[in-house]
Amino acid sequence: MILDSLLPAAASTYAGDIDRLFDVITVLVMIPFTIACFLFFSFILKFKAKDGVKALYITGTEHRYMKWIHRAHFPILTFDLIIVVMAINVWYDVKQDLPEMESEVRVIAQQWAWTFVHPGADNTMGTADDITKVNELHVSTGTLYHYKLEALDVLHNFSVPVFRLKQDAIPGRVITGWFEPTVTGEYDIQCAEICGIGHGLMPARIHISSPEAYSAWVERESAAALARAMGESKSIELAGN
Ligand SMILES: [Cu+2]
Repeated sequence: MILDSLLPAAASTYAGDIDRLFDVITVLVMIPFTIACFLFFSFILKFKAKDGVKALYITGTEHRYMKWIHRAHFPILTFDLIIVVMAINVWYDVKQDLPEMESEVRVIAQQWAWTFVHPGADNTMGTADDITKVNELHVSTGTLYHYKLEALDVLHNFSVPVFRLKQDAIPGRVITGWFEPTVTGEYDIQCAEICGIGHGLMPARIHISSPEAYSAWVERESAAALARAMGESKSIELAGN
């Protein structure tokens, strides 16, 4: 990939498709840009002021001049068409087509923190063993996740650069999307929407583990969540008596 050195690691199944799109756009923009620069500077040198030669005033509206503008349009429009078709394909895969999920996470954005809810050992959301973490998202490689994204106050944007994933979070809506991590490691999650004065203080981390390490983490955290839930219901009972 041309832009590899400029981009962070690619850690989702669709990151490669988006990087390929970046490459295609870079190449298709570079070609006309290079030709235009070359012509611009060579014409400046070729037609510079010469002693005894009177400058011609050309309006550029005559057909024999205009045709050079039209000729340049065709390759540019073809390049645009290639970019649009490729982009729609990738967009459909990443945003429109929701593959069957194997697990899910809830992502809740607010000024200025992220809350992540993971299903516990039962892999079912909304039960007592759910694991809630602030500014820490834990996932496993090789698992297809659906995320349910919410915003509690203003617009935020859930951005995971290593996944090449960016999705607005809109108050009052629950937005579903998907990702499948491919590489283990700990990476940044950012809010990519100016969401108030603490926007820059809204970083979180994604922890991508192997399936074994992830199961061990879920087991441990899930047991702790259950114990906490039981403790809370006990104290409510006691308070009621
Ligand atoms: Cu934000």
